[in-house]
Amino acid sequence: MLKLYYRPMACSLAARMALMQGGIDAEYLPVDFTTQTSLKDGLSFADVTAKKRVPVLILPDGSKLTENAAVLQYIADLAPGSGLAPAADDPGRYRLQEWLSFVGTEVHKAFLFPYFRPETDDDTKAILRDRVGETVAYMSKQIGDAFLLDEKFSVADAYLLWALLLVRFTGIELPDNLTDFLKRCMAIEAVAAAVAIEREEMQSFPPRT
Ligand SMILES: N[C@@H](CCC(=O)N[C@@H](CS)C(=O)NCC(=O)O)C(=O)O
Repeated sequence: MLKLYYRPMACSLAARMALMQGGIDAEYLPVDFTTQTSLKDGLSFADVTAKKRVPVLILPDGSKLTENAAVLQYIADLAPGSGLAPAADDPGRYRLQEWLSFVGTEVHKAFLFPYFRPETDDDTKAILRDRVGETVAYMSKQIGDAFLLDEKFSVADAYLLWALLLVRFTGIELPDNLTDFLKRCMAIEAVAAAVAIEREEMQSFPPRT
């Protein structure tokens, strides 16, 4: 069985959404970033991954896959026909990678990652908020009436949904069509269930210090 190292409501939530939407069984292992410990198997997080970042997906042969873009596409390919990703030889696959890369670099790493670091002060947060405005405006122009690629929820939508759920906690008001996109994603049963599991777990999870 696959194993996913994650932290509740961190970017690894996109992998959980994909696993659940694809109907793929996995064991979920929470990581406490403060103590740098994997809570279920007691491993030091540095021993799980030298990158010390979630998601980490343990594949059936015991090897480790990291990086959201790779992990999400791996999961999607386990569920062909689910709509989680266009097939590898479909030109739409490049569109998927384009979005995964955009969300990963422009929203996640350029904005959310520094914003939620405990050492980031309020002045820096204000600068980050200012800077991400154009990115939010760009996404708002791109979003249509369905999902990023077509009528089906893909792993790019999963990554963007996670990002938007967190953006809402930064004081940025989302344009209406991004809020509608968020609602469309949350109307998918497996996606809503994945988010609900991690929201619930967050209530009693050790805070990040
Ligand atoms: N390049 C990695 C970055 C993943 C990443 O930044 N994960 C965050 C959670 S959203 C993390 O593990 N943070 C650990 C920490 O803040 O100590 C990817 O795209 O998967």
